Amino acid sequence: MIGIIMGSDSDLPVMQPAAEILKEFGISFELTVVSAHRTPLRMVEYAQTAKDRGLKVIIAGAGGAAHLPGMIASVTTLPVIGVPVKSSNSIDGWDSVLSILQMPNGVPVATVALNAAKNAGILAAEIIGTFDETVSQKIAAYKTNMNAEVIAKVDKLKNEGWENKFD
Ligand code: RP5
Repeated sequence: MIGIIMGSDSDLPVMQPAAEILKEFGISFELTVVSAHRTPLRMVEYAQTAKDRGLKVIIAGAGGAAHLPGMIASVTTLPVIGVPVKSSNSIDGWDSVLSILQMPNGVPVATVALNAAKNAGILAAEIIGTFDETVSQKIAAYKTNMNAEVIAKVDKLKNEGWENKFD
């Protein structure tokens, strides 16, 4: 249901959390390398065939001159979530962020924070959850669990005091 693509296999360590969270939610996905600059025709073909292959959302990660998410969005009607990657050719991450974020009117890319592939996975799952109640309930349980984890920390801090927090 979800296509996870990245500009290079060097992006994989950053992009893996997107796959892991989708697996946790039981959502099917494919994961591959598609480079806007090195395999432009493959990029166009991927975007042109994505909907017919059953994909509902595309998560695209890239670093530096990160044109992949925007160019995929320019071809497909599917929602595209962009993950800016702080890669070896990125100056400081801002280049990746701005390349993905600053799209022209008419061609949106939902851009998550730098290296935030997990959030891209959750956002993709939430889109699936709009028409799949099972997925929606799993996301609700995930949020309930997150809430409980923070409340447990609140209680621990209250009971043990701030001096002992890092013991
Ligand atoms: C980008 O260039 C890729 O998305 C990657 O983040 C970066 C570096 O790629 P490699 O030189 O490691 O293949 O297009």
